[in-house]
Amino acid sequence: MSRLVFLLNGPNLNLLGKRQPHIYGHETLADVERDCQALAGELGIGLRFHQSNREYEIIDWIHEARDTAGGIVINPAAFTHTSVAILDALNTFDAPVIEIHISNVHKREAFRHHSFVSARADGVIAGFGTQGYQLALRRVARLIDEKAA
Ligand code: CA2
Repeated sequence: MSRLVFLLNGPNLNLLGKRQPHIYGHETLADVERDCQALAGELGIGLRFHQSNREYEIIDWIHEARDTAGGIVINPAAFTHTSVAILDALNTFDAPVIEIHISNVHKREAFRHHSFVSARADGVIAGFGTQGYQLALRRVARLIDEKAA
């Protein structure tokens, strides 16, 4: 089992920390990546951290993960609520998948309450702010360890 994890971020998350801090907080995506890389080092896992505003690019990274990664952490952002294509791609990936949302989507508009990705995710984290990324990383590392044992 590969100890490489892909951490994938969907559209507009490049603006993290620059707009709407009352919803998404003050940390930038670069801050999140720095903290996740540090934690990955502690957990003894490799981390590929990506963000894209393009659905196909996220799908291509999931395909790449099929051959190389032992787990995926994904914040699909707005694609969460729209993308059967990302769900289909994740359904071809045979290792742990954790879905993460910075905000508590269930406390927000009704259209954010449904996630296509949750039908595949082994766990979902929402509403823990950017700290959720660290929690997701710890969980995926644990699942990789349990699969290897
Ligand atoms: O809470 C989350 O992490 C979301 O996945 C974020 C998405 C939203 O569509 C989902 O319903 C919940 C939006 C990401 C947009 O990120 C921004 C960050 C800062 C400023 C503007 C947008």
